[in-house]
Amino acid sequence: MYGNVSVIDVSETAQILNEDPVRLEQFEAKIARGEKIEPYDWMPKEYRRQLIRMIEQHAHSEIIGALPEGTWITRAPGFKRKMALMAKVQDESGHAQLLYNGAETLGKTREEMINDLINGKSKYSNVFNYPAKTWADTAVIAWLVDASAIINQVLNSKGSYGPYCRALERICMEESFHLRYGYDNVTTLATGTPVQREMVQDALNRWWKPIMHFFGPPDNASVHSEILMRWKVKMASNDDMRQQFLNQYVPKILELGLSIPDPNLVKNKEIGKWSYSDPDWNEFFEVIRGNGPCNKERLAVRRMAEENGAWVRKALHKNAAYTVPLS
Ligand code: BYC
Repeated sequence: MYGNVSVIDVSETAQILNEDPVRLEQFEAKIARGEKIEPYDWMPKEYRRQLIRMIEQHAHSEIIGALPEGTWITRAPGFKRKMALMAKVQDESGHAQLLYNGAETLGKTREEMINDLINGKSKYSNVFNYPAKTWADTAVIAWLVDASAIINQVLNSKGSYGPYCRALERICMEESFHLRYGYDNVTTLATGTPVQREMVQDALNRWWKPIMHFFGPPDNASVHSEILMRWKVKMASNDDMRQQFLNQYVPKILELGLSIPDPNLVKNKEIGKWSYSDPDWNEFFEVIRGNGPCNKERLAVRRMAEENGAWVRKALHKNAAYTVPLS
């Protein structure tokens, strides 16, 4: 189903999407052969719209995502951890840069994207609307949020849109460092004093639900998955990515002596799937609608950054007008 419309074969899809069936068939055949779609290639309007939505949301998530951890730079325990956190936050901003460039290749300008973010029109990842209350929160974010992001990004880097895939490949390399950094911080706390152990357990208890939400609503409530998977923008469903996360990280969390705040989390060995408590999908939808604990604060910071940086952009544009072409 796509929305409430079933997209079964090419001619039916072409009719629904108001596209030329021959071009659509060629486009889909190219994707089926594993070739990349590049910005100058023909693509259905819906493919372009969906990619802009997803890449833009991803880019916003990177700059907003830098904020919860960023608030801990001045309070990081020790010089080395401060340096590492600064580098991580800087990397996240660089990821946003790569992704905004990717979305721009599809025809939406950076200015339009930033305006849609600060006016609350565009979404960004649910997780970043929760506060990082203690240093242990930054450790859990860097380990488990980055781990979740890597699962999503490694899969989607094998997708169909060239510029997005190439950006994801580069991002994943840097995220692997973040993951190691986060794991090191969690391990230090989990093997430290009783107070440190309690602090990291408390952070995990608070972040578990947002992390379960991170992969998106359950498959039967996902609006965009079918068309995105058909066009290989999304390479796994939301539930499959969540299962992959549980498979890889539940054993590692338990190995550290930490507990997971879900009494119903259990793996059915026969089918190889985890079952878990309903992670309160109402809360997820409220958060992505703008009503999470930190949504207003996060957008206010971005708005302030936009206003404070206006003079720089103005100066750059003014100088660009004086630039003489080289040939
Ligand atoms: N948060 O049909 P569905 C990072 C929305 S940053 C908010 O399943 P789709 C990091 C969805 O947009 C990496 N909204 O959607 C940075 C749709 O609403 P609209 C972040 C969500 O697109 C700094 C509706 O729910 N990664 O790692 O098929 C520091 C229906 O959902 C979320 C990305 O952004 C969510 N979690 O699948 C540390 C990955 N989930 O647009 C770390 C890129 C769903 O119809 N995005 N919604 O109004 C994706 O891969 C896909 O968009 C998703 C959702 C898998 C998230």
